[in-house]
Amino acid sequence: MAILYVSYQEDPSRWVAAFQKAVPEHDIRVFPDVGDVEDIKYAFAWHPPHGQLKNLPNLEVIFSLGAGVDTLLSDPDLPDVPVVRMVEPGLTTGMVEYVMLHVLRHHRKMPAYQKLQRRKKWKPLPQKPANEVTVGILGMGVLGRACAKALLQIGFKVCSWSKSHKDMPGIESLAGEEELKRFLKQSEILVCLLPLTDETQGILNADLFNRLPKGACLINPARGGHLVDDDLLEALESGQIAEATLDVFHTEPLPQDHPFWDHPKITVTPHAAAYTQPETGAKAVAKQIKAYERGDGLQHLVKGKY
Ligand code: OXD
Repeated sequence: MAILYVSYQEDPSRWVAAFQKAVPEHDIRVFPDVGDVEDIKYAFAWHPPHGQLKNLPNLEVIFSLGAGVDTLLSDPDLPDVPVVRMVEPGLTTGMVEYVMLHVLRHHRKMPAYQKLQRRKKWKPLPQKPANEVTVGILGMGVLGRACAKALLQIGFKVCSWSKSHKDMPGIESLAGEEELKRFLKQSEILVCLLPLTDETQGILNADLFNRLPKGACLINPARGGHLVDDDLLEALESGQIAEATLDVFHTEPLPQDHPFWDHPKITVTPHAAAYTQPETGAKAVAKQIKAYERGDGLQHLVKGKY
């Protein structure tokens, strides 16, 4: 049986080599060179063209190449098989690095110092220690938990909001609509790591911004669909939000005429917060395939009952 790699965004050669090493018993095919469609038992996909996976009659599991699965689940013809999100150490480390970098950048006032430098101004700014600053993390999946742990280690106060309460030492875990208000009230730096679902679409909106402490910062490496762009622009204008770092957008690449590009209070990165690493990513998928074939089930499932 074979694994089909479907992604137009990366050079497949490192992935093919990594899979050949991790699961030598499976043939690796690269879309669109599928060969005999009957051979494909697993798909490993990132932004697959809608309607393509349904042409694989023996497909049993779809593995997402990325942490998010929204681009898979939005396929109206997605085959009714389990879908597994990517969890692997390379991706997690990348997200921790990104979140730490931007939390610290906002906390240590780097955008303000960069402006001062351009004006050749020597002006030390007031600075609170990390243990007087609360970072709020929306979404406590694998990535949220790893970021929370790293932020705690360097001394920030961390609170989290997720679907259900999480038991993590040192973190105030809040859940549900009522507790969202309490969570927002204390989040001076807000990091969104939620999955994009019908419930979380547009969650980063004016109402939410108005519940944050005045002058809060926003970091969104989750999905563009979480954010109401115009509401952010207004919140930046009023000072309710001081600065934002955005890695993801409604349309990617971000259109040339989008106001985020040259907004003085917005940092734009090109959906580059964290990458799945071929070696560790293929190993993670191989481990899942082996467990599945032994009958031990799949982890990190988003859809399906296996
Ligand atoms: C994602 C990823 O899901 O980069 O966006 O993994």
